[in-house]
Amino acid sequence: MVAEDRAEAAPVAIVMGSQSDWATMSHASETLKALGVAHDARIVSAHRTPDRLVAFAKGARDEGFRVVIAGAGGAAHLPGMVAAMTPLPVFGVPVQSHTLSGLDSLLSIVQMPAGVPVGTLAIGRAGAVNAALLAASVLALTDASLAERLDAWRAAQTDGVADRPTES
Ligand code: RP5
Repeated sequence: MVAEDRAEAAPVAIVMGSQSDWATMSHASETLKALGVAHDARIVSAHRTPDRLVAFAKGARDEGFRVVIAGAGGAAHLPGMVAAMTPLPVFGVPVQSHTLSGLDSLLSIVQMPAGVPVGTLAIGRAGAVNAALLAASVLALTDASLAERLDAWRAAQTDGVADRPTES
């Protein structure tokens, strides 16, 4: 792939194990949209579509991605398996499961063996939003315009916090 193609490719991949994960992972997408970061969201299941997983993970760098956000629930092997097959930074989002409230997802993602890192976020929406912010921070290291947008996003967040609580 030529350099020009890489420059035009979306830098962030959001992958998730199931359509049912989108309710959580859409928060990562919305956060990236707010920051003007192009991204591509795909369903890639470690268990139901293992060949798709291998193809995605092995080809992610050559597709032009620079960061991967991977969300899954339950036996959440997707982030770790992606990390095993790509040199790109991988941020894992534990999706809140029905049976164990996402503790299963969290422990599946966070306990990686030394040598294969997954940056593991909080369970659910907070994790999805923060994975997007971390992805943006990584990209902002070499993108001054994005760094300014990220600063503005954080300043707006700070400005949005009232001094005192109000009755709801
Ligand atoms: C995991 O199984 C997915 O990441 C999802 O969180 C969970 C349940 O998937 P569905 O049965 O809702 O498709 O692989």
